[in-house]
Amino acid sequence: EHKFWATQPVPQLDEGPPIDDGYIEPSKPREEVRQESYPLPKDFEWSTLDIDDPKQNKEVYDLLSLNYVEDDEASFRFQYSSEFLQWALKPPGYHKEWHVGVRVSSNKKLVAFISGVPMNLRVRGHLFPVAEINYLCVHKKLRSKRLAPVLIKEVTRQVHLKGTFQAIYTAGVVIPTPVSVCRYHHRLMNIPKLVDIKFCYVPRSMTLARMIRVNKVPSTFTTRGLRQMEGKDVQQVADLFTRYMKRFEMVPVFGEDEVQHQFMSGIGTGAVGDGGPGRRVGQVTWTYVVEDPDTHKITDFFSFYSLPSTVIHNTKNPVLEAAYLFYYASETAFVDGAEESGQLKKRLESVIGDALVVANEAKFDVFNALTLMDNVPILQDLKFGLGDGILNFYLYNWRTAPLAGMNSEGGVA
Ligand code: YNC
Ligand code: MG
Repeated sequence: EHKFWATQPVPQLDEGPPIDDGYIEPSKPREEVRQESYPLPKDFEWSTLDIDDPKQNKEVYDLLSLNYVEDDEASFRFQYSSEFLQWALKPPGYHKEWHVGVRVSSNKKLVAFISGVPMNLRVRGHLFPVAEINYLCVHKKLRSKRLAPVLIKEVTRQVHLKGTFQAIYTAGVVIPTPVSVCRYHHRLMNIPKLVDIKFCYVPRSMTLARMIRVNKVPSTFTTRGLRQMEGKDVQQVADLFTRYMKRFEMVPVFGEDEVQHQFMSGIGTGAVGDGGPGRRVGQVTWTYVVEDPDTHKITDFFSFYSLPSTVIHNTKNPVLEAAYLFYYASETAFVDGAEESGQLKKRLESVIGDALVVANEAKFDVFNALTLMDNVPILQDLKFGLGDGILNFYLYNWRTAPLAGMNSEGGVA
């Protein structure tokens, strides 16, 4: 069935839940890790990509924008920007060797890519370093030739060479074996455009005018004290984030440098000029904090990122501007009984509702969120609708029972 995945240290589809959490195969000393790169079919060669070099960054951008993930109907394809790739591939402590490309030997054309970035992950009671693997892509003309397993083995080798033996990754496809499954939800904002590009339809029971009215996003904030995050907030945001994430079973653990990187990309980097209303040029992430007017303490924050998609068959509207909910936190979670009384839900609706205001002002067409963290209870009141996309979460070389409640029925992870 899964010729490649059957050989890998991942839980197989037929095995039951484990008794104990832990690795599947032990770590190795560096000298026992394979020292030579895996062989490629003839006419191809390995190439480490330097994402800081505008020419190489553009090569990855071009490969992904023409060959990366599409929806099931092949109507939309992710269009990660150069700035996004720069941000995503270069967190603190990144390794250039984990940015693995394959080129055609004769003309050096980039035809495949896979990447890893380091982070610390907590899964239930265990904290360990992982590689977050992403952007696995093989040119459309080279599909179904078993190139993907070679890319995966080579990035695994590079990760092992740096002393890391676990990984996390997500995919729309089901392979052995998801640790959690999430569903995409969409908050429609720019209705006329979304209808034009067939992202959604006007239901038979509705008119376009009524659909626009129903989905109108407020133009003012409901949360008092909301403002853009600044450099001076990093310490408090890091502390609030760390405490809030204890609510969940599988979370990244960020130091202050990582909080700065994840939430402040392009802020305070001198990036100025006009990226259109509510945007800096090339802006990737938006992060807002709530500062208590009396104590000046940061009580909440939210963050979202920009990930446009190419609209495959539409020349009038060739790009879908999508915002994706990223991390958030609220001090309300630590108020006794706040969850049971609905006070936390109410607070998150106010805070994430304001994220919609910011995204709408910045001219995003749609705001996407997954069924994870504390999202599920607030999605309906914020007028998100269930999409058809699914995202499976995977761990490499780590066993743990499936994470409860990250599906559409569940509450929190
Ligand atoms: C996938 N997405 O099952 P079996 S997500 C993992 N993730 O193996 P071939 C995948 N494995 O079943 P193609 C996969 N998609 O026989 C397919 N596979 O055991 C498996 N699409 O290889 C598949 N990007 O080369 C099968 O297939 C084997 O030519 C078949 O290439 C696949 O980034 C692909 O969706 C996805 O570019 C490259 O279709 C290609 O079809 C493509 O014959 C569009 O491969 C873009 C796309 C995937 C986005 C992502 C996460 C990737 C995670 C990879 C696994 C990492 C493991 C951890 C490594 C570090 C460990 C440490 C320590
Ligand atoms: Mg292939």
